[in-house]
Amino acid sequence: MIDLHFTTGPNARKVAIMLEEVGLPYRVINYDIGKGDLLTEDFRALNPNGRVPVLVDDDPIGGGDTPVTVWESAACLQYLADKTGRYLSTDTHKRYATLQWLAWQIASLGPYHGQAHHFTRYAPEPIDPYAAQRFRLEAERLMYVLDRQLRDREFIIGEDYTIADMACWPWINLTWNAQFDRPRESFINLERWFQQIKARPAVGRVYTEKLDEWMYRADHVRIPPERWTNGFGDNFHAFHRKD
Ligand SMILES: N[C@@H](CCC(=O)N[C@@H](CS)C(=O)NCC(=O)O)C(=O)O
Repeated sequence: MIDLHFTTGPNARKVAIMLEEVGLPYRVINYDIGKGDLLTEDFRALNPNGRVPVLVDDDPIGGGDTPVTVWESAACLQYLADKTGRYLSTDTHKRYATLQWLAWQIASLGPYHGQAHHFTRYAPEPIDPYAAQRFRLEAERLMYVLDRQLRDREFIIGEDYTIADMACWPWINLTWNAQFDRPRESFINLERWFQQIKARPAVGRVYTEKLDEWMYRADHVRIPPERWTNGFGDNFHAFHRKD
């Protein structure tokens, strides 16, 4: 059995999508970030970076009795691809095309969209207009990069659906309507790809209608102080500073 340490954000959903696609049995352990669920020594022992997802597999690749723990969503995706032999080709060209777009998602798409999302949805007033614009424009630029890549490809690397698609899709899903001046129609190829993946049964099982409604909201959210402190504020930083 695989344990998936999870929260409703895009990073843990990538791994849930892969688990659904390959049909491996798994158990979801849900954390409420605002309640401070991640700010515990038990969780820090699982992931020194204190974030989800984390995957624990008691039937590790290569065998043995010691469960393997993997954190960082890209590493989790690659682990599951290695375990199942699916969605990451052994062909050199396809493999490294997949891994480079996976790295691009982790290094660029996720962080910039995350910050753009933070400034649009959560940042307390007064919001620094330069910072908000900087993150929004870079997030938008990355959408154009992906749109151009999909111009003559069905999926990100070509005809194969891979863990790179699974990594990017939840971020596009989160930010489609949220913080861009450009209308969705500006990204025709991205929209076609987005709808195609959205229609996959595995993705449908990870995203319920109720969560989609929440995801597509574009308005500013005032996070109550007792949740802010655990997610972004004093409790969060105090926990990560202490030994
Ligand atoms: N690069 C990491 C990012 C993980 C991440 O930021 N996860 C968010 C949820 S989507 C989280 O755990 N936030 C909790 C926190 O920052 O305390 C990955 O891809 O796994």
